[in-house]
Amino acid sequence: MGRTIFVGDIHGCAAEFGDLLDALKFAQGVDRVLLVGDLVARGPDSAGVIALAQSVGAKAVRGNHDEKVLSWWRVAQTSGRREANRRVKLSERHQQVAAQCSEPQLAFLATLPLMMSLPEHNVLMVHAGVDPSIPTAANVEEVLLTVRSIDEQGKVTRRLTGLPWAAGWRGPQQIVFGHDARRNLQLEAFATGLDTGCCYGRQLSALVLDAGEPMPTAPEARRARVAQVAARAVWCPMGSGDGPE
Ligand SMILES: [Mn+2]
Repeated sequence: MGRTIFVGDIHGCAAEFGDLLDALKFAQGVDRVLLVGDLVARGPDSAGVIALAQSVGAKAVRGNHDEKVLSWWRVAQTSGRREANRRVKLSERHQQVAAQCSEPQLAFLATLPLMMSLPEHNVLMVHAGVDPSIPTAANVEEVLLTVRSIDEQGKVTRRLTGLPWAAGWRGPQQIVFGHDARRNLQLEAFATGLDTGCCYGRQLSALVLDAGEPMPTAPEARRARVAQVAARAVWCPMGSGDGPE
């Protein structure tokens, strides 16, 4: 068995995904690639990201942008694209993803689970995070896909105000997540956030573990296992939104 390579939010940045695998000297059939979700949208080449993910045998959890496109695709599957366009309003950038990706690529997105457990690394992988006050299995989809913070009332919220949810998570599993580009690389006691805003012109990040290596608990030991490549461009201005990121 080779290494396990966790990769942050790629968001259509296919070239940078390739750059990152090259920088790590990814070994096909040996190393394992795991994506924290939001493979698509914002960047230029969502179809290219899925193609590369499939060609390297990557596994991934579903992100909120992946889910947005899927909410349209599921209707299109049963009722046709015209009816899907009527019933599910996609922003322009999500329409682009739907138009750019092939049916098998969208079907691949539809297979992505909300959570992935990797007991050999003591890791739970999820796109956005969890509510630290309840068992991980009790979290609803909305929280897993969108949470960022815990507010003054102790409730989870997708907002940036308040405590990062990851700072409130006390394990025992180490959670690897993405979704929160504004907070950049997050190294909390029991959680590692890997969304470093590649689509906004920053970096694409990976955390690399050896086969069977438990996720280090010391934040500096995790930082030492992080590799980054620079974005090739500012693909999307930050905060130019189509709703919550
Ligand atoms: Mn996200």
